[in-house]
Amino acid sequence: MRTHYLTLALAAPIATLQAVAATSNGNQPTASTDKPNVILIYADDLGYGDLECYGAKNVQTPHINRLAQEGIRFTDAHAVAATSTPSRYSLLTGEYAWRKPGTDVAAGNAGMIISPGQFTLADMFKSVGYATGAIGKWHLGLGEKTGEQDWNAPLSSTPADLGFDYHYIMAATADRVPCVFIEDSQIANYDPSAPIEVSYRQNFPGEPTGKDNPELLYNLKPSHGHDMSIVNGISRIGYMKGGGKALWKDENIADSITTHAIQFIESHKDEPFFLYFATNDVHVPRFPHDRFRGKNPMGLRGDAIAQFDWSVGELLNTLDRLGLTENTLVILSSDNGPVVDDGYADEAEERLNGHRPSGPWRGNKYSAFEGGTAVPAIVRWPARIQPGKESGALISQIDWMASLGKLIGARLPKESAPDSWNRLSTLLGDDETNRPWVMEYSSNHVLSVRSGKWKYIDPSDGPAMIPWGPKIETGNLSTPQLYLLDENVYEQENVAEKYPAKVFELQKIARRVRTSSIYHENK
Ligand code: NG6
Ligand code: CA
Repeated sequence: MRTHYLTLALAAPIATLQAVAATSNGNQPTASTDKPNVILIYADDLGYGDLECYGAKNVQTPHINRLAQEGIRFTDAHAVAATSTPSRYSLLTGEYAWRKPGTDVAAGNAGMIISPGQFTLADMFKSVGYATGAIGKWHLGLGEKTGEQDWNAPLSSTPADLGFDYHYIMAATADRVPCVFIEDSQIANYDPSAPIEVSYRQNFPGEPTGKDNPELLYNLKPSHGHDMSIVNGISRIGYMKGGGKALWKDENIADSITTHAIQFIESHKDEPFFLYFATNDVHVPRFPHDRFRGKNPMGLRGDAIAQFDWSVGELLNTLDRLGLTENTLVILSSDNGPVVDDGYADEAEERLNGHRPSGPWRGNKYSAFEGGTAVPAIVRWPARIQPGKESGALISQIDWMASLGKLIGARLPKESAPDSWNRLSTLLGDDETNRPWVMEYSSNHVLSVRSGKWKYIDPSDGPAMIPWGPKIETGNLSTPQLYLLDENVYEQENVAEKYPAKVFELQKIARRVRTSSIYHENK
């Protein structure tokens, strides 16, 4: 770590000296800038335009505004994919999801998608002595084989096999069974009187479903799909039986994961820690706690944003209380772009009141258009980063593994994180250099390439609109699309015929990167 410290000191002597001075009177022996704590706050389906500090007017997000004021707010940041599982896979492994079969939106009984032999983001932190934790939404499968987990015994193949010392997670999403938390490879609050069975094929005899028993849906009804097992008066995707007192209550999910995150921070306050805090907000079913309700004109979707902001505030307050704020790097982002109606009758569409969840971008979650992957990204680290910055650099979450690896002086095994490049200086705001190109992966596997202000979308024969419910443009077109994004025009005029050389150049990148990683000297 010594060499790394020197590099950092040479790269930013003033900031480093300030950091040492700022922390030398504290009581934290670990408070030097070569081993900051790292908290990655990963929201679900939170759009570029959903936060006040990104222009939202209908909902207040004071805690996230604070985070942005004290750090850097990125305005051209991208998740790798337009849905959860492939984005999370890419973030946690540094490998593009399309290289690995089975990385589409995972069922709640999917086997673990990342193999225990892969070197993950958590392994990387662990390799240099960090305590590591994953709390919240997982959605990357558990157990060795799809559909064959015994949910009533310790599970094999869990985040514990991927470098996380501790986990408290939902297996998939809140709209997928099983509706229980898993802590250290076992169902939390396990209720032996109600053994759990899960199936994505057929219902269990005698169990009610949203389809057959709509009278039991006292909390939320589906708008499309989501009509299988009923838990807490809400029908889900998939069938489950049992659970008893281990079943979650949707209104308490934010409280529950936030409390566990605070406990994790408290128990590791004296050593460097890495916390992957993946919230359920603002994914469906949106059923936030009563105390967040009714304070914005957007109804449940707005309330879920407020609840997310509260969770962030609780973590920031914990850092303040423990004297850890100065030397904790907090990154806040989202796994994909926003969606309004995603399958429950929560009035999200009707009550937008002029709110634009994807901000200026075209398209939403699932899309090949920018709205599929353009996400908020805020980075705060008082010991090292000047407050109040804004960066327009084109960045991608694929690079966070190699960049953070550089920061903490970790050595990545040769074959690991093959697509992740070290772009630490941009992430810390030392420069505003665009990644030469950023890949985007839509829900129907279309690849797009951003390069500077250019956006290229591979041709695809898929439908122009999402076929199953939400009113979302997919971005599909049977011919190549090329857009020039400028201040006011986002993917409106397809200029592919006007600039064939540009189409060719970006198409070539898409073809190459689809089949193999491109080595980058910065790695
Ligand atoms: C879709 C679900 C949607 C959401 C999504 C995954 C239906 C009709 N729609 O299949 O509600 O769960 O999958 O979202 O079932 S993600 O953010 O986890 O990728
Ligand atoms: Ca998502």
